[in-house]
Amino acid sequence: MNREPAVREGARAGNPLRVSGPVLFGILNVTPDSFSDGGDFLAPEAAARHAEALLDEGANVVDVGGESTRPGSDPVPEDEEIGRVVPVVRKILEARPGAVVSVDTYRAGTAEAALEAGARIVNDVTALRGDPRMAALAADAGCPVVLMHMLGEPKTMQKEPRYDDVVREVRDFLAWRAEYAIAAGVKPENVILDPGVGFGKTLEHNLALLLHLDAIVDLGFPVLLGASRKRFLGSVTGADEAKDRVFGTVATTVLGYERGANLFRVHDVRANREALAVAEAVRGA
Ligand code: HH2
Repeated sequence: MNREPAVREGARAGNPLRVSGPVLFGILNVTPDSFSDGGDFLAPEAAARHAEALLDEGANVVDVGGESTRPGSDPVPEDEEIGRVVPVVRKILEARPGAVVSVDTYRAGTAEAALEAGARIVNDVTALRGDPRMAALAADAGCPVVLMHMLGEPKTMQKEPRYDDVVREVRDFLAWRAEYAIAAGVKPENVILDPGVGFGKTLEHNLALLLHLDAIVDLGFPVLLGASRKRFLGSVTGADEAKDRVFGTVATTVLGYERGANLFRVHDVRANREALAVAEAVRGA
């Protein structure tokens, strides 16, 4: 399956996400320690080959990250993150000039370098709180920005996360960050919200957010779901290995789509693309 025409259509229209139907971000972690694919794509050539495979399977976007944010992970210095991400962005665009690349970072320096290399979306897991320069950079770049909810920080976020009402608190946080981004000059049509599955959340919190995802969709911005291969799926299905959590991931994609999410950040593009094709066909029947 080749989705290139939809991507080119989006590129011509200016907004890289203006494609019809649900949008898949294929995950490309250029890290030694990511929870499910750490070390697999450290060499730029291997990373670019994987990006091409993600695009051929139906990804609309390749989301490139140079620092793991898995629970317990440590930050890497900015120059190291840039050194991992930028050569990969360049290699992907050499191989596929029409591809839409997103950079998964909360550092303005990394985002800036990746945008200069041709990335067109910023995916910030701190929702513009991690670096005081990020909001202005995103506003100036005029690019879509993903604002994600996280309680605490990766090193400690899974140590007894607590909420009075997780859905209300995540929704209020995202509304606040959207307002902040827009006040800093990000165009409202460039704001994408993400409940941050697994970021400072227990199994019950993750399930409640999926059940009530429509409360976040109701804020009026596109919603991205990033549940792919995450640990809570293993808690439900018993799949201990991250790579064995594809079927659980697909369930979250279809449930999320039904509740109004339109963007999905996934490792296993073909499985999620086919599930979404069926969900779309049913919706259109
Ligand atoms: N999850 C991860 C990383 N970035 N970005 C968004 N917007 N939403 C997410 O849910 C999200 C994200 C963590 O997953 P992964 O990249 O697979 O692993 P790691 O952080 O270990 O590299």
